[in-house]
Amino acid sequence: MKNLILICLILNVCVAHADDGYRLWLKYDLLSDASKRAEYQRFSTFIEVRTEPTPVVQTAQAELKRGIEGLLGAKVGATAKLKGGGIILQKNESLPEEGYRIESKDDNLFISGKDERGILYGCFELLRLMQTESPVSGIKIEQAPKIRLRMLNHWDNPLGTIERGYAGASLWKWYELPETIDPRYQDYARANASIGINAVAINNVNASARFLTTEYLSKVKALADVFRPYGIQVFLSINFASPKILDKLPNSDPLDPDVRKWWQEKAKEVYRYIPDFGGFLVKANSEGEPGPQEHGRTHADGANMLAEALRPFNGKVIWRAFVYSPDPAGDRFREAYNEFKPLDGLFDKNVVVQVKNGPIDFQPREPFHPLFGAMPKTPLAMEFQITQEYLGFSTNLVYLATLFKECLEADTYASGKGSTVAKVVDGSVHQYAFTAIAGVANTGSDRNWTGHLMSQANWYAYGRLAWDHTLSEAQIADEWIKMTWTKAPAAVLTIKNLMLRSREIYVNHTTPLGLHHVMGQGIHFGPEPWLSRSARPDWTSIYYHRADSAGIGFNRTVTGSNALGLYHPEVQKQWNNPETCDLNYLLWFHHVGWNKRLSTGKSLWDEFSARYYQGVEEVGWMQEEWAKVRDMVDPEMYADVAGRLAVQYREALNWRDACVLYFQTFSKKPVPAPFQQPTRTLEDLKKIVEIYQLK
Ligand code: BDP
Repeated sequence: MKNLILICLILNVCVAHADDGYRLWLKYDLLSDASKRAEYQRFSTFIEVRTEPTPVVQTAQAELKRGIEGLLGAKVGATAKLKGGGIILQKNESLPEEGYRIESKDDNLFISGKDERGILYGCFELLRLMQTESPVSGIKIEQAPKIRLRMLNHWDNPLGTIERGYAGASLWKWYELPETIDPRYQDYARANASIGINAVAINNVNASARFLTTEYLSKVKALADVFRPYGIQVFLSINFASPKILDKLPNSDPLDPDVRKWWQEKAKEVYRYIPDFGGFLVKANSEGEPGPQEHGRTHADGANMLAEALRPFNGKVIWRAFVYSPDPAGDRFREAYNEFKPLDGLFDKNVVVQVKNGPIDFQPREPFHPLFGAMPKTPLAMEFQITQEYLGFSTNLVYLATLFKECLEADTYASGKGSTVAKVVDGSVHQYAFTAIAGVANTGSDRNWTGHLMSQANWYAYGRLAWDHTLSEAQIADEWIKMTWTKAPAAVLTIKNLMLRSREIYVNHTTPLGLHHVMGQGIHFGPEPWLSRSARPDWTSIYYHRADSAGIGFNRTVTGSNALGLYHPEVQKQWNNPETCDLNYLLWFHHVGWNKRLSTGKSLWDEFSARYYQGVEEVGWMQEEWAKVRDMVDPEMYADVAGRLAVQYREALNWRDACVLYFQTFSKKPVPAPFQQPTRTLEDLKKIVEIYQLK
């Protein structure tokens, strides 16, 4: 036995030194702490299944065996030859849906699930406890998800590209499917199941009608068959004009009986391929996508037509609220609210309206979307973006749990104090009959799945928060680091600290004090605050920052667009006075004079420009901190992150110089001491951005 452990330890060291990140947080390498191994060994001699061995239960059992054998370096038996010392998987109907209990009793460890998914999640929880070397003796814990549908939304296209994907090509190899099943599909499903994700929409919301053809449905079915044993349901994004595109119907009017019939037949066909199909995700009348409004109908008419087609199969319609009609005189902030609020109560029971976390578009910092708390009769799903479209692609280190939590914990005051966005989404504020949350995936064909190794944490954290939004960003980081990088306490602390500060650092070097939407038109990782012409005014930067010789920022108070008036009066109170408004949201709601003295004691210009300089220095700080863990983590993984931090430093300098130089043309003020005026000129920066955008 000792020899076996020794061999494993040696192997483990070898493996660890050739890590490319493929195994994510599910490494299952031998635990180096012998006392912990001994503690876990006491209940790990066998796994017995005392319930129907459905495919999901078999997945749970196989995963547990694989994990324990890796972590403890000892074989796990299949049945109970002995009375104690094993793990029993069983059902317990009294638990909440998808919930589980892990309890040590009579010398055995019982993992009880309300249903098969509950058992699966319980097994992953036990593995997580072991991976993080947490105490398990005498354990009794019970968990259940707070939100029913915990989804990933993939923005993957039929030809293998990914809209806003920065980690390679699509994972789905459409041209090989359905005959060839890449083993990676299963690894992907495992990772999702381990964090409680139970649904995926596999294609882009800017949807090709192709996904509803017989050819593609057979491919989608092949993926659904791989995901099913992991408790994962498949959804499809649909193109609203499909009846017209695919079958030449004269129109796609949701009130036209032929169109309705078409969708009903299509739904039947989809369910013939995938009997547990989840439903349709819809982007309609948004950014040029077709929708019911072209036929003089509302979003509710469109959604309800699809709901009718899916109802016989218990399918759901997830209708996105990301809409903003091009009104040059309006404020994009208000558009979704204006269109959806009047429709509250008009959607069918199996419709969920999916709302982005903020009112504009996944910016580094946004106030929460004013629709949360304003639709008591319509289940609202949260949509977060895990892929870092506006947060540095896959070259910048930004731990997003901080951003997710900030939004989830914001108070809508919808039914009194404490009506947080999280409680709206989990149904407790308005008693929604169904609840859902979605994250736009950051996965791709890169070996390490997410491009930046630290972005794996964002996939992980999204799943953990979708399961339980009360978990703290620090706790999630802690467990992820221990499973992914190291358990050495000093290194865990260093990495965690860096992660927890990373989002604020990114905000500082890109869009401080509530500045937003000043990124390049084509290069969302870089600055283009001077962008003044585009196909639509609300795609420019000047629309948002409104800088002039007097000051900067978008007046959304009652003297401006009054978008602030869409919030509950208590929320308005927090933001409507520029004297007391949280500096993080200042330029979201106010046009502020360059000389205005802020609560920090500095003038707006001095604070604003200093934050860019601080942001750059802080990226330097992240590089130094990272260097400290060099000898404590895998060298290949270390080097990859170090390289990307160096890129981030260069990009942060570009942001700083572009924004400081450009806004200086309005403020006409010097860079405050001790910082130095950039050595480059605004023309230099414009050139860099131009070159970035060359085709
Ligand atoms: C924007 C993205 C665009 C998406 C859109 C959406 O730039 O690619 O299609 O969001 O969410 O942020 O529909």
